[in-house]
Amino acid sequence: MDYVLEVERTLLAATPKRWSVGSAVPGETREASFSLTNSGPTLANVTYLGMMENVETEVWTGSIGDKVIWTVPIEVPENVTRFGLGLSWDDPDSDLALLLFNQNGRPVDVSYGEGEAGEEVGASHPVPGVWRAIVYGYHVTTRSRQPFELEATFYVQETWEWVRATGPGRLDSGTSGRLNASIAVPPNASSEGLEGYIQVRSDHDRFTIPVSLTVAGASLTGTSTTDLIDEDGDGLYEELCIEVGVEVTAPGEYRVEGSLLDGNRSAIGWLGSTKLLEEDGSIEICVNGSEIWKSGGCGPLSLENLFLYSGEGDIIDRFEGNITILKCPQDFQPIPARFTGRYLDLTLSGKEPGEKPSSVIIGVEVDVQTPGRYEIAGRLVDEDGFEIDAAEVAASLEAGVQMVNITFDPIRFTMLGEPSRLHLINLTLSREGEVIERVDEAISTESRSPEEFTMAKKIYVISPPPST
Ligand SMILES: [Ca+2]
Repeated sequence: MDYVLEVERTLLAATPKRWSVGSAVPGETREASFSLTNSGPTLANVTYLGMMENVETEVWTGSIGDKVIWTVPIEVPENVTRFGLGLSWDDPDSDLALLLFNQNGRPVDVSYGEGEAGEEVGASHPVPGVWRAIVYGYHVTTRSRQPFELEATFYVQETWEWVRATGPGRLDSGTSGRLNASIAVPPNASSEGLEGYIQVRSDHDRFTIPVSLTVAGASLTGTSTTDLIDEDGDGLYEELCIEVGVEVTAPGEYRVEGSLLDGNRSAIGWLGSTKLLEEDGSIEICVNGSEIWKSGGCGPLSLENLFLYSGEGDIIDRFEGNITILKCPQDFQPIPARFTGRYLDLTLSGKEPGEKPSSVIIGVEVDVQTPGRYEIAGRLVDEDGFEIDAAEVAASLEAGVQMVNITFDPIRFTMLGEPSRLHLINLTLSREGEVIERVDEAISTESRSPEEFTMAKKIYVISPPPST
């Protein structure tokens, strides 16, 4: 027989069906026991082995002419469970065929489809040795030669040295036996998720029990410290930081994530932070105080669903408890001012019928918590994204909701000579040079015509907020 199709025997059943080890730390040993029930013929000379499958690939590139053959020898290694060979090329009008020959030179698989730029062949449990692939230029049209890529994928079985499994050497028909297995994670193992299996082999049959394991090089200690930061000493917190204790057995990059909830159990935010930990330590996750002020309803705050992730993104630990912060959202620093989301095109407001405006005026509504000097800046673009003008307004604003007008020069719009809607974009609200809010697209005006504007010399006014 040149190759064997793997047949999963359903007559032998394991209970439980799989071993989900969960997370284990380096140096730890876990054990499990399985009941094996043989409903089929007697199995003799039964052995038990931990196995893993590694994927190995090899790539060739070439080009081929019409009705021409290209061939390559392929070294098939030992212990391959599956061998796949994929051919791809870029021109869907070309049609190539792919043939696979075994170590005895016999054809094993062939693939020739129409209307797709790819072929696939393969074999299960291929006999090791030199196999051969042939690419045939069945129909090469648009060019004299069609370039292609050929990729071989080998699923190679290897012994999983961490796993020990023992069980009865003979399983008579209609009987049950017990399989005992242990998995010993080496002390120097790194954090990762692993998949393998225990293989039960008899003279003629193979049966597998899947094994999954996450090597957890760290765990949450369950301890944390909360830090409330009031930078300007006004009694309101700009930042909340929580340091979460992490016990480290394997150095590496780790991430802590959790959700911050308010007293009504509505989410303020999902927080996370990543840190490289060489030894036991902590990971600090911080949240901006104004975010809590803006999103939270009432106290107390609570950090829940704390998860620890490995650098590969596997969940390796979960903290069952909650971290309660006995503060209300109102204890945090309010956002000094924000856009309400209301914008008005005031270009024609206050104009007599027939009177032509000399500028585009957009009113931007701002809700101010902290009175003071603010800057509002934005760009006016046409439908093609062409910038008509950029403008900035600096104004001293009182507490409360108010409209601030931004004035744009329409001269570039009138020079373009094409009617267009005008869009206020990249709108920012700044205080002391620091942007506190940003809106990508604020308002789009009705379609404006360049003739609507006066070409007379304009007087620029930086408008103060209207007293309302
Ligand atoms: Ca403060």
